[in-house]
Amino acid sequence: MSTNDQSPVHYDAVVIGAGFAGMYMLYKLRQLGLTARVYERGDDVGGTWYWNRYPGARCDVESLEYCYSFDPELEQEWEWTERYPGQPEILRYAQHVAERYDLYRDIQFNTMVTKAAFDDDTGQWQVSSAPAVNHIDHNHAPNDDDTDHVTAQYLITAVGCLSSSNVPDIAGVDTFQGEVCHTGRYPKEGIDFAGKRVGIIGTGSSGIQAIPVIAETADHLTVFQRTPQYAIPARNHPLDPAEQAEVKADYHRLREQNKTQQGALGARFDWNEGSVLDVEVEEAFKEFEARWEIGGFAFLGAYSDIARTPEANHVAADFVKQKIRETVQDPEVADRLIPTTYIGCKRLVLDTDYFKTFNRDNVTLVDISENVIDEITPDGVRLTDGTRYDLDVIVFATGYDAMTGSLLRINIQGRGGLPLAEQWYAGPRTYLGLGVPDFPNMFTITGPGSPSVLANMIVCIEQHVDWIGDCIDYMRANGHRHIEATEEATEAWVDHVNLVASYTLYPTCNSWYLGANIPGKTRVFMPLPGFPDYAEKCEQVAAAGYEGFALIPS
Ligand code: N01
Repeated sequence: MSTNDQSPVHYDAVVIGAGFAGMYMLYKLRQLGLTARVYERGDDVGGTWYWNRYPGARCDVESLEYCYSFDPELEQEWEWTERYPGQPEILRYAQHVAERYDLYRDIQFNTMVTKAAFDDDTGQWQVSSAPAVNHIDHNHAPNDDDTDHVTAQYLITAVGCLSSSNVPDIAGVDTFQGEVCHTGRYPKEGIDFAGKRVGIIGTGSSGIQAIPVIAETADHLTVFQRTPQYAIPARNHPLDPAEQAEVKADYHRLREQNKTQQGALGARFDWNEGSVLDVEVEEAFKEFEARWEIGGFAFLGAYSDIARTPEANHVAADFVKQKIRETVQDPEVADRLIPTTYIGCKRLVLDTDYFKTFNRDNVTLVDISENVIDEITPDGVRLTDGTRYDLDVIVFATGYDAMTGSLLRINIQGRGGLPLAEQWYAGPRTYLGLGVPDFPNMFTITGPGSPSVLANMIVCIEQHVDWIGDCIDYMRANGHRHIEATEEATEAWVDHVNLVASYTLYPTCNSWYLGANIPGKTRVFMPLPGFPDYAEKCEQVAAAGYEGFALIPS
C-alpha cells in the first residue's frame, strides 16, 4: 500500500521481521483485536531459516522442542521427520504456520524498514520502509525514492539475533571473479560446488555444518580457520514415530519441564547436578563417552560445573581434544583443530562428521590466525606471507553482528530524535531485553539483556510475545497510552546481566555474545544466562503493574 501522496496509513502496531517472532506476534496482536503490519526483507516467512539455506544447515535444538507451543492442535498435527530439523523442514513449518493462521495477508515482503521515529507531538511511531536491497552483507543503504510511510502506536522489533551478516572488510572482495556468498544470505537457487575449488572462511556453527557437505561435491575445499572450535556430534537421525507419539501424548509436560531448564530445552536429558571435580578423570571420561554417543547438548549436562569452573571445564575440554586427536589422521592438522579456549564459552557446535572431513584428500585446513587473509584477488585469496589459493567459489561463514546489528542498521529514533545507536553507544541497554528508555511503546523481542540465544529461541520468543501481548492488553484496559522503561530499572538490569554472566565462563573468550567478532563493537556481554529466573522476573514485573516501566495515561 503506497502512501506517498496521502496521509500515512495508521496501524496499532508495526512489527519488523516475519521470522518465528514476527509471525507469533502478528497472531497475538490479531487475537487482541489490533491492526498490524509486518515488514519482512525476504520474500517469505521464516527469518533465519529463510536466509540460512547453506548446505548442511540444521538447527541444534531438537525438532520436538524447536516449535511453537501456543496451539495444541498445531503441536499435534505437525510431524517432524528428524531428531534435529534441517533448514528446508523448518522453513516448511514456518510456511505451514503462516498459511494455517492466515498470516500472509498482513505481511509485506521484500521490504526493509529504513527508519522508525517516535513523534513527540502525536505520540506515535512514524515508520518508513523501502524495497529490500539484496546484497550479501545486506547492510547497504536502500534507495530513498520508493520510501513508504505509515504510523503506529507500537513498534515491535522481531529482527532476530543473528540476522545482520558479517562480511569481513577484506581488500579486493569485489574483484573476485568467481561466486561469493555468505551462509546467512545463501542464494535461493543454491550453488553447484561440483568440480570447483571452494574456499570457506570461518569455522563457527555455520562453517562446521557446511564444510562436510561441501567437501562431498567440491573438487577441492580450502578451510580458512582463524579460531578452532569445539564440536560435539549431533547424532541426527530419522525421528522414531513412537518417540514422537510419546512426546505428543503429554506435550504440555515436556514444555513445562523445558521452562525449568537453564536453556529452556533438553528436559529429556539427564542433567547431572554433581561436580566433575568430585570424580576420577576415568569416571568422568566414561560419562562423557556415553553422552558423546547420545549426541547434542546432553554432553554439557554431564556435570553442573563445566560452564562455571575453569578446572571442571578443562576436564570436559580434554575429552573433546582427545576425540579430535583420535579422529584426525594427520597429527599436525589435529593440532591446528584443537581449541585453546574454554569449551562452551563460544556457542558449542553440534556437528556431523566435521573433524573426519579433514582426513579427505580434497580438504585443506589453512590457519589464518596469524598469517591472515591479506587480499581477495580476482582468482582467489592471498595471505600475508604471499601464499595464494586459487578459488572458484568463496563462502563466508563469518557470522553476524549479533543481537544489536539488525536493530542498529535501522535508523530507530526515540524521544527528541534520539538515535538508538546513541542510546547504545556503550553497548545495548535494555530493561528485561524488552524495553529501552526514551523509546516509548517499543518492544524488542528477544532483545539484548534477555536469554535469547543462550536458550531455546522458540521458547524465548513465545515468552516475550505473550508478555508483550499481556502488557498491551493491560495498557488498554487501564487507559495507558505509553509504556517506557525507566533509566533506573535499565541501569540495574544491565548490571544484573553483567553480574550473572560473570558467574560463568562465557565472558572469557572473543565470542559474538560479547560483540568481540565485530571490529570496533563495544564489548558487552549481551544475552542473559538462565531462562527460568528470567521468566519469573518478567512475571513479577507484570504482576507488580509493570514495575520498572513508566506508564503514561491517555
Ligand atoms: O558465526 P560465528 P556462525 N577473518 O560467529 C570467523 C547460530 N547458528 O554463523 O572465532 C577470518 O560463530 C570466526 O573466527 P573467530 C549459533 O548460535 C546455529 O558460524 O571470530 N575469519 C568464526 O570462525 C552460532 O553460534 C546453527 O576467530 C573470520 C566464524 O568466522 C551463530 O549462529 C547453525 C573473520 C564465524 O563464526 C553464529 O554462527 C548456524 C575474519 N575477518 C548458526 N570474521 C545451528 O542451529 C569472522 N571469522 C546448528
